Amino acid sequence: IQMETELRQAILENELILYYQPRLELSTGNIICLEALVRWNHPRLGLIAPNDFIPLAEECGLILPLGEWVLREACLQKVRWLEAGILNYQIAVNISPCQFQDEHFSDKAIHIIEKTGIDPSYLEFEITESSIMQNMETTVAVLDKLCKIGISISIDDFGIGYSSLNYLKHFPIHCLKIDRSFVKNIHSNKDDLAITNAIIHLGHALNVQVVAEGVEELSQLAILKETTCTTIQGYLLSPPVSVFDIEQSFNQYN
Ligand code: G
Ligand code: G
Ligand code: MN
Ligand code: NA
Repeated sequence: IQMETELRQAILENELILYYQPRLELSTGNIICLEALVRWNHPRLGLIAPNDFIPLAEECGLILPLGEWVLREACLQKVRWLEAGILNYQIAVNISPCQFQDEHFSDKAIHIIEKTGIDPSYLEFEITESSIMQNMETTVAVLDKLCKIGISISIDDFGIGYSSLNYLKHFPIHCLKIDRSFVKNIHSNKDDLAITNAIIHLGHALNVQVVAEGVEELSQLAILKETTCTTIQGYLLSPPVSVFDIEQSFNQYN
């Protein structure tokens, strides 16, 4: 309960901050996207990882104001980078299932986009399979609405949800993010390699981008290059880093 009160306060008092993790396109070696990942800069406890407060936020409903804060801050940051002429990449924002199922989700998102003045084609929403399987009809309507204004949609943690592949036919999806549990042992486990390969080929056939998540080692990267995977994300390239650090380390490549 105390943590809930503190988190509510944290959202209002700007104690949350966004870190960013780059996504690399293998064919060009260019960074093409930054994924926004929230942290809580707690006045007493220091930096708290999202795994330690997102589940609580989802339980107590604070995920809605928290998610709005994240989207607004990511949009404002993108606008600042555009004005500064740096880090000209897409911005990916994680949308939790509770947020996606909120009936006002798309209206709230569009409101934030208009207020911040961001061009929505710079935005990607990362949603999970469980988000979209709840109610297929509303999902189609919401995704079509977002897609129409130029937002891209990616499926996060692809391959570990309990869902059919049927939805890929009906929904406007731009990217599949292969869950890092498959990528982890890609260099030593034939089954993981087979599954990763299958997802990559599915992506090519559906004409959607495929991102391998959690790439930590050169041996994984070498295999991913052979598999015709198009993009990667992971500690090998960079962990999620602060705005200061990303401006320092990646601006030179822009
Ligand atoms: O950044 P890190 O790897 O510690 O994130 C851990 C988990 O928290 C991941 O599953 C990630 O998707 C989730 N997460 C991080 N930032 C956000 C956010 O802004 N919104 C939501 N809904 N989840 C987030
Ligand atoms: O669920 P989602 O894909 O949004 O989770 C993003 C989380 O994955 C972030 O918390 C980030 O810190 C973590 N992450 C990013 N790259 C790697 C990696 O190479 N290895 C591991 N173990 N975690 C990673
Ligand atoms: Mn993600
Ligand atoms: Na993921």
